[in-house]
Amino acid sequence: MSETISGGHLVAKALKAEGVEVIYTLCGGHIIDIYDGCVDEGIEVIDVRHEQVAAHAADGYARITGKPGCAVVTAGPGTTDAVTGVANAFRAESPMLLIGGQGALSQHKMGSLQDLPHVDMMAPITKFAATVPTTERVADLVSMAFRECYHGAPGPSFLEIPRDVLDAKVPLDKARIPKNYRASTRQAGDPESIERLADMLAHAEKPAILLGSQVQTCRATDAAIDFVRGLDVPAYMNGSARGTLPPGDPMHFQLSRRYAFTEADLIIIVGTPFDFRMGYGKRLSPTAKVVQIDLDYRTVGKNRDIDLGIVGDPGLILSAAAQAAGGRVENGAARRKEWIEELRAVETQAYEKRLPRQLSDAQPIDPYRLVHEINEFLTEDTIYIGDGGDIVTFSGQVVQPKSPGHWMDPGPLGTLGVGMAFAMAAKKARPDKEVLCLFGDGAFSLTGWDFETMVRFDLPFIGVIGNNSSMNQIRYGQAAKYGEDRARVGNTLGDVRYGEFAKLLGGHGEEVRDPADIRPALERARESGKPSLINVWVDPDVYAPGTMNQTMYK
Ligand SMILES: Cc1ncc(C[n+]2csc(CCOP(=O)(O)OP(=O)(O)O)c2C)c(N)n1
Ligand SMILES: [Mg+2]
Repeated sequence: MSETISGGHLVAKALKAEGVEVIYTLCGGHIIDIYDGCVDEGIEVIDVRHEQVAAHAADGYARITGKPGCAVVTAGPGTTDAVTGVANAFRAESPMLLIGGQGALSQHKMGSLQDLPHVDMMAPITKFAATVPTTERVADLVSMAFRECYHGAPGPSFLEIPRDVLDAKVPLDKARIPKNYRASTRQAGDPESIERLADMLAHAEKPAILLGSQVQTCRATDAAIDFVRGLDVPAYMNGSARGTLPPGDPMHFQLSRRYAFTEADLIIIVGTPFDFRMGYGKRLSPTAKVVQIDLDYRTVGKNRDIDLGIVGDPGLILSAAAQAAGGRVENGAARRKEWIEELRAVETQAYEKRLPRQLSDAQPIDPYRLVHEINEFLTEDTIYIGDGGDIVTFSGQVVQPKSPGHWMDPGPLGTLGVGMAFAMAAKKARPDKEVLCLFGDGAFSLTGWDFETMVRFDLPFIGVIGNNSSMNQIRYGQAAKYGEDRARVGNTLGDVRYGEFAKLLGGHGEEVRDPADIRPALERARESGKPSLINVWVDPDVYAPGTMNQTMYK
């Protein structure tokens, strides 16, 4: 008799072929054969407390490793619980595969336990969503789903595997198990457009570049650094591209972005859309020449006209443009000294204006002081994660990661609850790194039980909660719109001592009310070698300027 193999074991073989080392999961009868396959293939199974966390962890794992992440969840509520994680990865352009269980094909539409139309539900938020029709094709479809993650800008795929398809055994020689099925999808960009960009650079006196998340997705740090340093182009960074240039680099700018984009004569937008974070492109000078470089042709020129669009890999395009401009007698760099000094002066002024707040001794603690202390505490090897509302908006202004790939935020879906999962993925993928996550108390509560998973899998990290006993970012908008006396509806949380919660679950925990205690508490968390929560009581009546300027309620 020929050797046979089950669907779950075929999944594991396909995951192994893709280089997946760990799956994030919450168990269910529909999917247990995948676990058994993972045991054979040496793939680690990390079981979490909520499927949202499993999906966010797969997203986070992809961001940190540059390989696709994988989450495995059961049919019905297991899959619906994971929807938020998939949706977040979709908006953040993060490659991951969610595998969901499904009732047996033999009971299709008969009302089996946990039966739902998963593929229909997932189709609008994935790049590929399908049902695996036969056991022989399990590994084939897994490889197909991974390949689809890399079409254009990356993103998530979804596969449901009916229970009888997963559990059945088929002759090994009848099952396709792809091993070499992927090609590089990097595109170099139209050479003519690259020449035009080089021309524009040569003529620009006041250029500025925004390095967006795709710079990190494409691991284009070196190309971006060569470009901005070689051509003297002031650089701003957003999302996961923060840290592409280290703080203190002559081309690293952060606080003068609005000024730069109003005064510049050439603005180069790399790997980030003209979405709400960019005022849909309206905040750029109407007289500046605007160049947009993106992996996705659909993003280029969306919401705002551009002077030049280049579709392709940001790293390849920036390298080619730097080379083309470098070959010219006059690349424009020498002319830009004054412009750089002008921006540096704006930057310094903004920093000095804010500094007293960052050093404030006020009690309750000024959130600026908390994020200042965190920024001072970060090392070159600390991965920083932000998960919250107002408190994370404060941190966006002050916290500067010291190395590329060391900043994680949900991305444009603005999903609260990513923090614990991202910490889990980051520490698993890079045990050599320190992981620090700043939570809002509201955000923490969504997925905080997975602190227990961090303890169970011995994944030490430094959790900091900016606790204002409120959903403050929303409260601000309510106060502005309905007045202070009606501002406390639906946004007030209890005064929870989250440090005690950490201890209850086997971690390290502390409460901090005096700003002078923040740094020593952070040090103790670092030294504890445990998952930790430092619960910092911040002033609930202080809001971030970013929150106050949001247009949602105006
Ligand atoms: C999953 C999810 N639910 C709701 C929201 C809307 N929301 C945005 S900010 C915010 C308040 C967050 O409170 P917290 O994490 O405590 O941060 P704070 O604003 O208080 O600093 C809420 C509820 C969201 N972005 N994501
Ligand atoms: Mg809060």
